[in-house]
Amino acid sequence: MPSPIFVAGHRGMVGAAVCRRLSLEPGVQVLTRPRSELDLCDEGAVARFFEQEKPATVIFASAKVGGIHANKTFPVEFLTDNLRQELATIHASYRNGVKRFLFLGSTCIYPRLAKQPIREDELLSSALEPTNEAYALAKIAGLKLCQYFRQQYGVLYHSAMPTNLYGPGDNYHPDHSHVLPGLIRRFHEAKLAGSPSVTIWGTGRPLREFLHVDDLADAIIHLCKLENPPDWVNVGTSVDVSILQLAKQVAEAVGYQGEIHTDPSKPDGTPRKLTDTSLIRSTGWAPKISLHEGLQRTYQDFLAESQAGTMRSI
Ligand code: GFB
Repeated sequence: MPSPIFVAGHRGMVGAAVCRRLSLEPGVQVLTRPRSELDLCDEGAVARFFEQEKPATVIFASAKVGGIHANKTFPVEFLTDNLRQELATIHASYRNGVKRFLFLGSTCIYPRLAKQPIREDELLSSALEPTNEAYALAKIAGLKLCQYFRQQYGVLYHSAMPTNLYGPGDNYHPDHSHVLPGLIRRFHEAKLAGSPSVTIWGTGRPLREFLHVDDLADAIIHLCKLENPPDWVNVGTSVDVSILQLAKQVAEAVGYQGEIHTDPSKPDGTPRKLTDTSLIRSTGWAPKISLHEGLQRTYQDFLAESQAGTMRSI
């Protein structure tokens, strides 16, 4: 991995995990910029940053992200913010001689009714899930742009598509977060308040696969070391649970003993998105953190972050 390595989005959950993982790599120089100093949507500022700093590798972990409610409510921002960041960063990378670029997306790029488990070649085979279509379109554009640069100009720009992520530094906003952090917070607060029941959104029947962000960071570094990585590759555990099962596991990790109710008036989103991870496994990578272990760790991280006043809720 040629250094310096620019980690875009280093204060987000994924970028921070990538920086922690890179600190274990000998001799690697990591470049970061907070948003207050470099707005990745600002094409001119991004171009100047690349001209001055000349990173050799870019790990693109910056994105406007959110759970099902945020995605559904703010499609304009999810499409435009993500497209602008991607276009500015990928173009500046090419113009400034970046030879390796790792773009991060999400498995919501695959069709709503993709064949399960989802292989990489399901991309663009049918319609997207409407609740996250805007985000998925932006991520498909980024993935394809990297593929086209590689094909047309011979640079090693490639992508990783992780399943639903969780871990330290997650966003715990009650409405805008993803399901796992959302439920950790709701069950924790219900435990403190002695509430007899907790209501989860939707029917509880959708199936989701969860990957601890430290496993993703490890996969990213692994992919960045491959001589001939796939254009895009799924990163996950290939194990899924229903949202109701997840809620029960979160309640157990948090120590909440009340009842769990569902609210079918809230959207379920895609019924299932289980990844086929045989491609990344064939390159010698596998996840290490089970959902059970990851939940215990993440609840401890949540408690530490709330105590330190660093818990994100945006
Ligand atoms: O994690 P989540 O927001 O996003 O929701 P997606 C997953 C499932 O959990 C849905 C249910 O069926 C929700 O209805 N759910 C139950 C809840 N209770 C809650 C809750 O308190 N909060 C939340 N957020 N959900 C996202 C996409 O889809 O996945 C993004 O919108 C991204 O674009 C991300 O790809 C990984 O898994 O449905």
